Amino acid sequence: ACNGGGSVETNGGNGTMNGSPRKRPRTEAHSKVTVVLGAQWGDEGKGKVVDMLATEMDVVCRCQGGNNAGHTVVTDGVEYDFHLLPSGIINPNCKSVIGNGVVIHLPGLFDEIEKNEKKGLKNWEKQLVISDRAHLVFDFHQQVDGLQEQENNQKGQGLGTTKKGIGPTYSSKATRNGLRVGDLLGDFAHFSKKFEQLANMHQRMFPTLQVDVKGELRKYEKFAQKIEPLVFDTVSFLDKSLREGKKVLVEGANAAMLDIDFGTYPYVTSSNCSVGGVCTGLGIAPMRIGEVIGVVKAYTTRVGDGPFPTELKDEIGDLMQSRGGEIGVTTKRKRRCGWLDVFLLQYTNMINGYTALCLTKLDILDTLPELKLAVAYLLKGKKIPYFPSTASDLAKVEVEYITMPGWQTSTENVRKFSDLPENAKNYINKIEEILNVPVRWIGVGKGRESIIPHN
Ligand code: 2SA
Ligand code: GDP
Ligand code: MG
Repeated sequence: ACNGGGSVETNGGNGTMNGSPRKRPRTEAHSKVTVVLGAQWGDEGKGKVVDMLATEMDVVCRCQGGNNAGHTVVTDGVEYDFHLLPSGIINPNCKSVIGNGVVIHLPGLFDEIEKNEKKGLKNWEKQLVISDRAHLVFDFHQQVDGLQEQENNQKGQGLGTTKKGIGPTYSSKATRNGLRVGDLLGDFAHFSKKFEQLANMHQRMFPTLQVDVKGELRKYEKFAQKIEPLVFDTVSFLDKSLREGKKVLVEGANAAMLDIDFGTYPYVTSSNCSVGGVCTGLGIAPMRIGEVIGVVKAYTTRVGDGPFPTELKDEIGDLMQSRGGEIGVTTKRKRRCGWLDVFLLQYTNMINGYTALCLTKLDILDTLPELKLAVAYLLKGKKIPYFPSTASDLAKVEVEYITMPGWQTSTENVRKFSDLPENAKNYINKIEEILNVPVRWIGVGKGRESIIPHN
C-alpha cells in the first residue's frame, strides 16, 4: 500500500548548483487532515460530530487513547457506542484507521464489533485498518489499573480511571517492554517470551495479581489470525491517501483537559489528547493538518476525580446531569456538571488552535432562567493570566463569571440559526466573541439531523 517516493524532481535546468541541476520539491495537491478534538474534559459529543463529518470523508482515524473512550453516535434512531472503533465505521464509504498512538485491548475490540454487528454494523472487515505499531492492552494491564486505583483510593488519592488498563499500557510503552500489534503477528515464540516477562514483571510489582500466561497466549494466537488481514503500516497508508487527495478525518478521544501534558495532572489520561497527539499518533506531519474543530459542550462535565472550578453541586448541576443524560458511556458513572468555562476554553484553544467550534447540547440549557460563563480565575484575590498547572492551585481558584439571561424555550426542533431564541444566539455570540473562534455548528439533540449550521 506504500507510495513512499517521488517527492522530488529535477527542475529543468532552472538554477544550478555546482553545475548540476538543482532539485526542488514538487508541490503536490496533498489534502489536509481535518481534526476533531474534545475541548473540555471529554464527552462533548465528538462521536456525533465525527459521524456528521464522516459522510464526506474517505478515511476516519483514531490517534490516541483506547477503550476508555466512549463515543455515542445516533443515526436512523439507532444508538451506537464506540470505544476503540473510529466513529466513521458506520459510514460504508469510510476506511477506519486505528493508529499507532492507540492502545488496543483485542478482547474488547472484538466484543465491541460483535455488539455493533447486532445493531446493524456490516462490512467492518473491509473498512478497518489497524497499525502494526499500536500497543496491546492485556487483561493484566486492566487488573493493574484496578489495583493501582485501589491503592490510591486507600491514600485518598484515587484518579477515577476507567480501569481499562490505559495508564499501565502506556507505562509499558514508555519503559519499552510493551508489546505491539506487529509483535503479535511476528514470531509467536518471541511474543510469548516477551509476554511472560511482562506479566512476571507486573506480578512482582503486584503480588496479588494472577495471570494465566498459557491460557492468555492460547487466546492471543487466535487473535493473531483474526487481526492479520486488518493490519497495515498505517503511516504509508495515510501518506498515500493524502497524496491521492483523499479526505481524512481524525477523531480525538478524551479531551484537552485530560491530556497527559496540558491537562489537570495527575487527574488526566495517559496520552496526548490535544493536537500534538494527532501527529505522533498517526505519523502525520504538522503541515498536513488543516481544520481543527473543537467540540465544546454548552456547559462543562467531568467524569472521574480532580479539580473542576465551575462545578455545580446544587440543583442546577443535578438538572444538567439528568437532562443531559450525563452518564459515562464506558463505566456508567455519573458525570459531574457545571457552568461553561470559557477561561478554560481559551487555554485549550492556545494548545489546539481551533479553526472552528461545534457547540453541543445547547438544548440541555433550555429550561434555565439564567446562565453563567466563567471568564477569569483569581488566586489570592488576583486575576491570573495563565491556566494553573497544579491540581492544588486549580482547586483553590476563585472563578469570575458573567451572567446571561436564559431563553426558557425549547430549541430541540430548531434547524436554522435564525430560528434560535435571541438569548440563545447571544450566548453563542458571547462565546465566539471571547474566544475569537467561529461556532460553525450548534447541537440541539442526539441525532445527526439535530445539528444547526452557522456560517
Ligand atoms: P483512564 O481510564 O486512565 O483514561 O482515566 C483517567 C482519567 O480520564 C478520564 N476519562 C474520561 N473522561 C471522560 N470520558 C471518557 N470516556 C467515557 C465516556 C468515560 C466513562 O465516554 O463517558 O464511561 O466513565 C474518559 N475516559 C477516561 C477518567 O474519568 C479519568 O479521570
Ligand atoms: P464523546 O465522548 O465526546 O463522543 O461524547 P459521549 O458520547 O461520551 O457523550 C455525549 C452525549 O451527548 C451522548 O449521549 C450523545 O448522544 C449526546 N449528545 C451529543 N450532542 C448532543 C446535543 O447536541 N444535544 C443532546 N441533547 N445530546 C447530545
Ligand atoms: Mg465519551
